[in-house]
Amino acid sequence: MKTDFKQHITQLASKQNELLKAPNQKAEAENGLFDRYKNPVLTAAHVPFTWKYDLNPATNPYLIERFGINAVFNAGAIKWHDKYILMARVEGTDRKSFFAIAESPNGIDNFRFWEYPVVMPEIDEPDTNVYDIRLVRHEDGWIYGLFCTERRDPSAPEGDQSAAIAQCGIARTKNLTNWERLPDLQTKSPQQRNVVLHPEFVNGKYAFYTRPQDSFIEAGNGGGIGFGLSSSLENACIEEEIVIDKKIYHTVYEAKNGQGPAPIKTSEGWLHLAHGVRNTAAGLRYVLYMFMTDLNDLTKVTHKPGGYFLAPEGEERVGDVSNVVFCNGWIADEDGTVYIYYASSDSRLHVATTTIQQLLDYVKHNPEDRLRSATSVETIIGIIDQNKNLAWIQHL
Ligand code: M1P
Repeated sequence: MKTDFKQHITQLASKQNELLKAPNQKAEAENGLFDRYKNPVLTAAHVPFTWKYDLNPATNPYLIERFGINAVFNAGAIKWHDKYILMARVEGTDRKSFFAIAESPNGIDNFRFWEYPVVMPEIDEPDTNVYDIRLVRHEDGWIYGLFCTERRDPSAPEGDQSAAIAQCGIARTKNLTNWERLPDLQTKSPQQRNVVLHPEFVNGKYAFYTRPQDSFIEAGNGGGIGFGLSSSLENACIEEEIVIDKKIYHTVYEAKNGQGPAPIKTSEGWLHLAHGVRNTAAGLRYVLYMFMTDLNDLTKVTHKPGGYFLAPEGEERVGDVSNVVFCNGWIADEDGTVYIYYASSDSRLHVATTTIQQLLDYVKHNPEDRLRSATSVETIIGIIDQNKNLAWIQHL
């Protein structure tokens, strides 16, 4: 073996080791609601070099990267054997996404991929692309992964090689390694993305958050976060979808929206994190927003602060699909800490930390969107007037 070949591999290994063991620190505190961190938790550079290189000098004398990784983003999340687990969307330079699991001892740094990417079984109609898994520990005892499965639209003319049909793939596991694939979810909607399983039974049935959609990119007449029930998961079928959180004119979710991870149960209601999309002259802008639903009636939104909870900022604004934040995984720890794993611009994955108490305060006390400029001014005047009653602020 040539010395420079060996040297190159040693350099690759030590550079990656540095990255993997680098401690992550909170960025400057900003909003009383969550803390961002300085470094992304997963990027393409975190992917093991053994996945990319043939390390044999006889068959790869120039040490060419044989399989390129373009990005790591949109991860499902779960706490598993005291480890913080991310099941990320890893995208090759060939544009195909697949799932891979990385774990960390503390949820904010030291994420390392497992030795192999996830082998997700296919069904009779193979997936062309799979992505955006939501992991849910269901009360039936299984861990489910619901994800988007995408295939070329069979009715598209030969000249159209981008028309696709997105549907919800379903798989389950007990150990995160061996996955059993179940048939795709059936609904009346021609397209489905952002489908999420609720962790508890509702009236003895499996409950789903859905996103009925007319076409691949545009929600069209569909859209909104839907809700539906199915008596089985082995042949999941939703007969009726009710939209519980719809698109609204001139809001951050006017073009489309979608449930993020499965909601977190609190003593006061179910906390939801979702993404909202609006169109701009520079293209679509994706932000995260929150709402809370009733503990006993999951279709009833009890609280919904106006505007966004988290929007792309600084370097987060730039990437393969710029001006996007997206979240399909969060972990609520026993001590009330919440780890929000959000991706930026379809390129990399970050963490933000907060607590259940902060999130409850936010959803209950931040003003709702009253949908007009004049009502926004009224809200601000209310805040100013309340502050005027505080004698001590006169000295600021
Ligand atoms: O490119 C932004 C996001 O677009 C899609 O989300 P939605 O279905 O809500 O439009 C998904 O492809 C998602 O993976 C991606 O991050």
